[in-house]
Amino acid sequence: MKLLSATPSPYARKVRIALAEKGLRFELLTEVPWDADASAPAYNPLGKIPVLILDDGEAVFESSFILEWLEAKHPEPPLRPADIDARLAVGSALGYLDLHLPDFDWALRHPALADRFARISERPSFAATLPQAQGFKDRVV
Ligand SMILES: N[C@@H](CCC(=O)N[C@@H](CS)C(=O)NCC(=O)O)C(=O)O
Repeated sequence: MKLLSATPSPYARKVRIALAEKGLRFELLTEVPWDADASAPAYNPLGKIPVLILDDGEAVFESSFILEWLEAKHPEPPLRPADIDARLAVGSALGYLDLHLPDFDWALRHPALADRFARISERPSFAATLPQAQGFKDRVV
């Protein structure tokens, strides 16, 4: 499998984390989706990354759908709680609160959850996918 990705992309990051946590081997192809020579449009009519390119050339795109696909095809280890209510506590939502609602301070209100979030953030899959700026090849007007 190959993953078309960009280093600052949160959408690509969640797929990279899922692939790493499931122990699946993949080749990481990094590009800027807005560059003229980006390959994403060849796989995804919307031209967006991430795109998971399967060994037979088929492509899976839309990060949420890629995660659904991975969960269905590679169920072990499961990355989502079976209980739909428990999914509300999954880490990326907490990161969103940190970024957009810092005064809410969810960590102070929910120390056990904060501890869990800190432990998850230390996992190699999270550390290896921290967003990084990427340059454009084409001139941006
Ligand atoms: N709904 C999409 C959003 C993906 C997305 O917006 N990716 C951005 C990079 S972070 C992109 O490829 N943008 C290029 C474009 O819009 O042309 C998903 O979840 O996969």
